[in-house]
Amino acid sequence: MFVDKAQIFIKSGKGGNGAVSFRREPFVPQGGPDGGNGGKGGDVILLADRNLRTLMDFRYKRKYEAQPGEDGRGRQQFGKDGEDLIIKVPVGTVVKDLGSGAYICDLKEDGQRFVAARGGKGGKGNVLFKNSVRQAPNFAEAGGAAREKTIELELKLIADVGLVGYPNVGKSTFLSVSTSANPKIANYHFTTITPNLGVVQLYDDSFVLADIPGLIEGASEGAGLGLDFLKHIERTKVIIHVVDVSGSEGRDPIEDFEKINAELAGYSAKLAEKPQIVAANKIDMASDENIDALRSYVEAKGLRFFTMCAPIHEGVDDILKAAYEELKKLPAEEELIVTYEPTTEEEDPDYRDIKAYFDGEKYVVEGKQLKKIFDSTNFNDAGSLRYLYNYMLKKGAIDQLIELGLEEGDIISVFDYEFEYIEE
Ligand SMILES: Nc1nc2c(ncn2[C@@H]2O[C@H](COP(=O)(O)OP(=O)(O)OP(=O)(O)O)[C@@H](O)[C@H]2O)c(=O)[nH]1
Ligand SMILES: [Mg+2]
Repeated sequence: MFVDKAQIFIKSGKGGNGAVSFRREPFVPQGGPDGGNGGKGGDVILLADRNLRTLMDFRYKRKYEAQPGEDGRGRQQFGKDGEDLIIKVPVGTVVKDLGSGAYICDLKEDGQRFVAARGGKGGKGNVLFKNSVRQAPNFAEAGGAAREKTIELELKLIADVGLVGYPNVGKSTFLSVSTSANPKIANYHFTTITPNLGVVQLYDDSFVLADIPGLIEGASEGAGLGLDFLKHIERTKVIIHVVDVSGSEGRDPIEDFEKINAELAGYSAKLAEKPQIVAANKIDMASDENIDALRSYVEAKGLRFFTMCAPIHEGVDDILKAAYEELKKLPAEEELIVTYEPTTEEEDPDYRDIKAYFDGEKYVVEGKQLKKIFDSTNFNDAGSLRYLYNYMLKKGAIDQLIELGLEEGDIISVFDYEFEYIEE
């Protein structure tokens, strides 16, 4: 399993403010209220898309913001809703909220959506605050706050097929001609030191191909970074064993083949039993005798044998098809299960709790629901402020402060707002 990770910052759109406005009609000094509602802020939505395979794009762009809602206007005109921001991620992306550390979503299916940050509600215009006693409300509701968080996207890639073989036999070349991956290719050993992944598109389907660093004799006892590399191979389902059939480095191809298999078996029986396809590479430099000898040897073991010249793509497609066939023969794998409990703020057990205390200097009131109301308060507006104050009164916070010694003229602090207490 190869893990691809990215951290991004997301922010939904703030809701538009409701408007305070009154009708103006000829010969009517003060018409009725006609301030429209603000628009809803845009959501930030994650969308699973099977055309994406990695989280690479998130290395270049890390900040994502949806549009705010428009403010309402007079004549009961509503503000436009902010546009949602849709972020496409590969199928299989697991989402973690870095604030709480909890997994919040597992995007398993193509087309699955997840609202990662909901846009703020549009504020109500003053027309909605009119009632039998309040004919001319001179206040409106502010739009709901934007929500922001940093999330971690994590994609666990299961490499279906692994390229295995001695160093310098052409594994990276094979990956580069069969996928869009761009591994380093050079004529020396251990050019590849960490696995590279690519996606093979075949028959309207796809599988992940891993180019695993070359193995050497003694790898299963830890020679080189052999154990690490073998561990990667163990996670693949099908092996393409690449052999330099030209013997260009002075080794015998049949011996190469045997030695690599001995290392696989030396590491684990499970590895030795994986379906294996043999790809004899560098046929442009190989003698027919060498090719035929390896072919007979491999086929006598009941394995499928192919020849190729990777740089010019010769023989590559047949090998990919054979690997695909082997994959399809395997039983379906178990699913990765992520359990998570979505918690909305209303389900939060202490959402409605309010806390009132004296911090040695001033009186403080705090609470989660209070914060929500606070965020939608229009501080330039007496009516809106009154609503906030009445909420604290109703919740008993003001009485608690009085018990603690609150007196006329003392400062009450609510989040980043301070006001003077006036006895009624
Ligand atoms: N003549 C010839 N050269 C090839 C062929 N395939 C690969 N090569 C060359 O062999 C060298 C090694 O190729 P790589 O693809 O880097 O080999 P690798 O197996 O990934 O090597 P490591 O990462 O070191 O394990 C490069 O110079 C390639 O151009 C082939 O079919 N014919
Ligand atoms: Mg390589």
